[in-house]
Amino acid sequence: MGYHVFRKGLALLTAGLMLSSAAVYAPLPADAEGNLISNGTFDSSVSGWGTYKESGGAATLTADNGRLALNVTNTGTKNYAVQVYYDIIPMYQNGVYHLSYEISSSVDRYVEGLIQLNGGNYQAYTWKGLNITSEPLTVDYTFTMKYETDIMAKFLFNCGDTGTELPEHTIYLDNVVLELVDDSQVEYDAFMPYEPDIMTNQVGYKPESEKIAVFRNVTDETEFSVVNADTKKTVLTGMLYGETEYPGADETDFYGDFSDVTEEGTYYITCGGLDDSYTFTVGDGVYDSLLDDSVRMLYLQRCGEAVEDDDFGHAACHTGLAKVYGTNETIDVSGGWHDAGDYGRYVVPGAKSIADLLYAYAAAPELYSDHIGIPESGNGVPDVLDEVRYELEWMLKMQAESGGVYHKVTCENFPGYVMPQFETGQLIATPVSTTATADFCASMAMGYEFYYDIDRTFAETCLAAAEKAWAFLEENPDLIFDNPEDITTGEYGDSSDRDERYWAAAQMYRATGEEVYKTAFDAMIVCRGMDWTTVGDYGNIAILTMDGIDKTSTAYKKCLNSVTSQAKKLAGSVEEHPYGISVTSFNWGSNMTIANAGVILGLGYELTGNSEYSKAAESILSYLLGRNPNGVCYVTGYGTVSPQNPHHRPSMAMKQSMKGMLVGGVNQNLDDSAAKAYLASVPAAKRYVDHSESYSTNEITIYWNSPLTYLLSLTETEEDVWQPGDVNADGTFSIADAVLMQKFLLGQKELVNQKAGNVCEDYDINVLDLSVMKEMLRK
Ligand code: G3I
Ligand code: 9MR
Ligand code: ZN
Repeated sequence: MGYHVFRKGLALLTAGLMLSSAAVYAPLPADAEGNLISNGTFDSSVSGWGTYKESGGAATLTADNGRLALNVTNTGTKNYAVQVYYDIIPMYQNGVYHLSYEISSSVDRYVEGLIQLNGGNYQAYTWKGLNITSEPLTVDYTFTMKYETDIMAKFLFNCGDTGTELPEHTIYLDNVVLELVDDSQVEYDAFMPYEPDIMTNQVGYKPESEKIAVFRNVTDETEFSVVNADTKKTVLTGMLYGETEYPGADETDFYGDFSDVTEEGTYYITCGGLDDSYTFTVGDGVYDSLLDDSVRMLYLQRCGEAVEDDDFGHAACHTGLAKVYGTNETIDVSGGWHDAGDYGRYVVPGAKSIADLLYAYAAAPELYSDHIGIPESGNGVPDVLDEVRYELEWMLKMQAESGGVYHKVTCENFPGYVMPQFETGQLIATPVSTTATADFCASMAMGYEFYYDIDRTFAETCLAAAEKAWAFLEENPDLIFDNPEDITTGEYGDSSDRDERYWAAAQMYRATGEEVYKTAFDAMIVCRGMDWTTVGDYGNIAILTMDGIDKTSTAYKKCLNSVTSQAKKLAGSVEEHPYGISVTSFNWGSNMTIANAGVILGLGYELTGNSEYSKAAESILSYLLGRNPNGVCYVTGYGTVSPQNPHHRPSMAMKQSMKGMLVGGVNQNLDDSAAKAYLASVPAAKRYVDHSESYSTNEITIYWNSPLTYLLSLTETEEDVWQPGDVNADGTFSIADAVLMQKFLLGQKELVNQKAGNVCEDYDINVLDLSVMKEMLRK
């Protein structure tokens, strides 16, 4: 956030007048009013209702003359072998509910109508055993919810086995009404997550970093203090400034700049009647263990070998052969990392992780130790490289004879919430795609480069595989992946493989220096992106950070322009945003999008020396680590409040949150049932719930973690990598820089890289610098 730059002075002047219009944000429970069943009359459909069948049960569901009709052809062997249900009902403890419906059946039979916990011990909150006939029975009663609040309860009828054999028959349901009629005894607050008034990065700040806290629920406060948590002494007092409406979070925000707190220590912020902030640390090594854990998490995601860890250790998993989809061929594709909260292994997202981690390492090798606690620790190779190699070794197995690369290996469906060794279904390698093949090609080219001095044989293997993949790409213009009908695991689909090919060409050129790749790359129009669908920026990074690259070449210039123009735009968005990030709409995995922007800004800083970019990158890091509308540090095990219930099978199975994982974060689209239940009435920028069923906000992935690692690397590098005098930040010092300098001094233009303009290295930029620059040009 750059508010302080122009608003600080103003704030000091107006501080006394700042009677706030801050909206005190108190979320209301989702959908607690009116009929909780959105479709209870079945006028035209049974939408919202579904069936569950097991143990031989068989039934179909339709709307029949304005009634729900469940045609039961087999009652199965259990009372719940056939169910008709309505999901996600908010049931508040001590709430009084009124339930009514009409039910009948074409044959006389017994059914059970209940509302229950959907999982665990399936506790019934209300239950009625009913003998029904062809004459509609009206059920109408009031009950009190005695159990703990459950806003994802399930209303259902058990229509399975009754102990007597029944012929095929139809059960009819109509006029279903469920209302919360008395909520006077409901303590809504009791289950609402606490929302802090003062948000900071909960992990901490480096001494020299800009430090800005966000304040909300401000009434008449004007001043804040930073207090040393150990001595309880106030170390800084400052004024709130920058009152900003943030409709996205339905709140009014103020800011406090405490950048002047540079002494190592643990602090918190106080501000009048607001709740104190959580504590945070200022110090040089604040992110050290976070960086290590962000990498070690990948070790814990390893597949195909026994993992050793006190909490998450497990026997080797997924060691069986995989069937090549649609054939009888079986192949060994063991190894690699589990993608996410599920145990699939997918090439496309794996490649993103590899790129992030290797470039993270290249940006600041000194940060990566050989003792983060993986089996290879102490082998003389930085652990991050050992870890990435584990994924590369797996990827090598994913290459088919043709040179093309299988898109993914998973079972047909996602597994239950078990540790990985208990997912034992048939593994399936799904068809080759050109997105996977190009991503593979780029990854292997990186493998060649990064392991060349460590293990020549492995490096050569990587290059050979990359070349084979390239040859395949040349012959196969477009094989885009869609999930086959019978496979429901992650798709990682794409509409175009253009950016993947762009990245592959750049990386192949960088690895080999060969003209063919350069020619191919030069012919491609510039691409962007670093999520899994778009990877163009990895191509740009490959060129921009390539040893000995000709900075006057067209290739270099197109990449430079792409990255710096993105950085410029992103820095502007960060500056504008109430919480200092670049996104305004939040989709699945928004924390990755946010972290990726931080990476581009970090790179932008390295390329141009524009400190607005590095500040913006750090601002983004602060958002991820706690300075956000939810007041949550989105990395498990860090900060004061972090996700306790990630959608992550090992964490769910072991009933504890694995450390060092970045969750997906806010997703305004309500893409899962928990999000629908908990977040429907929550403003867009706060739609995150720490619930293990919320895979669209609270899952983790290897490729959400890796940009965090990369961002940490970039915010830790302090060396100036630009050239003195290169004020237009095009990578070289030339006459064009002197011209820009002249215009700057005349007040006509801005310098892109301020620091590079101070060639005299004195207190400011003036004519003296210009004359030195002219001298430099003469030499
Ligand atoms: O980009 C669009 C945006 O323009 C649009 O406004 C918005 C509205 O729906 O959607 C946005 O796209 C979303 C996309 O993620 C990017 O955020 C899609 O809706 C959303 O469905 C999609 O979600 C993906 C999800 O799989 C479902 O396909 C996630 O990106 C992706 O990370 C996730 O990946 C899963 C794997 O399949 C399986 N393993 C776990 C992993 C993480 O959840
Ligand atoms: O666990 C799955 C998670 O990894 C995926 O990201 C998500 C979306 O594809 O799906 C999760 O699996 C759920 C499935 O989509 C729907 N049924 C329940 C599954 C577990 O929550
Ligand atoms: Zn596994």
